[in-house]
Amino acid sequence: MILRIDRWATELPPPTEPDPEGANVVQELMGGRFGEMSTLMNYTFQSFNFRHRQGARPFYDLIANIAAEEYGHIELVAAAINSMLTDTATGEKAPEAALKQYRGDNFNPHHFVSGGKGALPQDSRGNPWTGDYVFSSGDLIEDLTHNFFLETGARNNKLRVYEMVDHPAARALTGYLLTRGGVHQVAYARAVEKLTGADLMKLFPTPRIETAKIPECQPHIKNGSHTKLYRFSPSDYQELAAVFNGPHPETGEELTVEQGPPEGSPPVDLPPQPDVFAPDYAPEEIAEIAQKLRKQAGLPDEPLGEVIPVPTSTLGKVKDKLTPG
Ligand code: MN3
Repeated sequence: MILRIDRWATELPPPTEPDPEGANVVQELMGGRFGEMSTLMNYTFQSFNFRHRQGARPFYDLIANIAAEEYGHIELVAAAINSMLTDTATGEKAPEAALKQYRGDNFNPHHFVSGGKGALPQDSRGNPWTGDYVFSSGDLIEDLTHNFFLETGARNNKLRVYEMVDHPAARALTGYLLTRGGVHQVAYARAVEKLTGADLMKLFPTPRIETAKIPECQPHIKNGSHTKLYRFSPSDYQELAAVFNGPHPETGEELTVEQGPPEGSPPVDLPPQPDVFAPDYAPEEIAEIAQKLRKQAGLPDEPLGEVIPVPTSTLGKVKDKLTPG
């Protein structure tokens, strides 16, 4: 089973200018072969299929626990894509040509026509993520070696997306995921080492660029995220620490297991996009219904969720001034 926490794994900047072409590139980190859906589903299936758990507990705990963190990573990629698809100045133009600007070779029509300016389980070419990307052989050494390779490919793709897309949400996303993917890379390398005696620490960093060279990784390195494995369970997966230990191969700092998920951040409350009817052509009508239901249920007048609000009207006005007429 899995518990859910309504927070993002890290802070992302509020939406600025939309960048649907960049969002299309970032889709690779969601539904590409080396994307977060792949890491999530590889570790999830390997943990489901794990035999002789009590006999191999530290390795089972490692895979099952990292799977849980990956859920937060697909959520964060989606958040970045949604943010990049958000136009803070829209609202008045539907149903007339409000979406016409999003036609062209570099856009994915699914982001607008079927996705309502939302992230999709697809790669950067619009191909759907597939279960063929899941490798769960039952052989522990084979699976762990594969996972090291998967994290290496994931890190490689993140670096290239970093280079291709300079939108602030994409940069914050890749900075965080590079740091965390680096930790998972070390975790699987350590696991292979402990089982076989092979010295995989000599492979770091791979690709051959240190995490510390990426400016957006710096805040995460400063708070120690690059050496920590978060234990994503109130009481389970305690045996992680038997595998995830020793010096970090790039910095020499001690690897540690931290109880509980990262502190993360409340999600940014991305504003309605009436041109795609998200969540409705007239979002204020849904808000009115929600308010009535809240009252009937005896809930407080103010919504209970914690979000970072985005003042849409203000942003819209600023943009209107910049583009008169
Ligand atoms: Mn990940």
